[in-house]
Amino acid sequence: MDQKQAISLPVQARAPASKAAGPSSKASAEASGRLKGVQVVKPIVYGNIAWYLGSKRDEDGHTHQWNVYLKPYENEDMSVYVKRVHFKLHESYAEPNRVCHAPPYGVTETGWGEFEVVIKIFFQDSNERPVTIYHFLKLFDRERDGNVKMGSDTVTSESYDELVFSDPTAKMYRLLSYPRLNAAAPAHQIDYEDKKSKDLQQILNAKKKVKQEILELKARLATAKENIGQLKSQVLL
Ligand code: SLL
Repeated sequence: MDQKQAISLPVQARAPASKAAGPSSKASAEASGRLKGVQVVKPIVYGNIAWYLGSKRDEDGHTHQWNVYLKPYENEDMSVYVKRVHFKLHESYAEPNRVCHAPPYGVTETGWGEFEVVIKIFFQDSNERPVTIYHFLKLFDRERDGNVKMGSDTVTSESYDELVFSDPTAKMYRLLSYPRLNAAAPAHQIDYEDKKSKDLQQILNAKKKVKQEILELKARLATAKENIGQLKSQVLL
């Protein structure tokens, strides 16, 4: 499975958008402990980077070192609202369950094979359901035909996604509303802003093409109808 530069969702570098609850929803919100109608979006990035060790290690057959990670898309301290992150590795690892209680959330390991890493995010408010994401750990670059490209280059596979909190609890909302850090935004393997505009352009081009094809088909249909009309009148003569 080649997930090179896999983007799981349309890229939308939205600021943590929040819709305020109207006055009428306030009473019910207080009753349930949740802010009805409020939605907060947290953009995230996850993936892995892998390095070839240069040769197959004699003692364990490992060929690569890799780091699998989860980080915020923007410059924020995720630990304000994230309690811990579980990374579940392939069961060939002696201890497949790794837990990170603080950023940077990630695991660095060595190995020989690719597999799916299960990343489970737990939130500071345990009323908020944990979110599970799946990342296919990529060690090898592949040729177009699917064959592994041999080389010592680093390989990366990264995805953008969004954590969407709907009707959060008051506590969670407070934690999600913390101001962003002044520090620079974290570095990403992909220029998502650039990707966003390129994807958008591609969509617009596709739309234009479809519109043109519809016009052409309509014209063909009109001609066909005309021909039918003419043939019919000839038959009737
Ligand atoms: C494969 N289906 O065959 C995959 C499994 C598992 C990778 C890959 C373990 C390292 C160790 C390791 O790299 N497992 O603990 O020795 O490609």
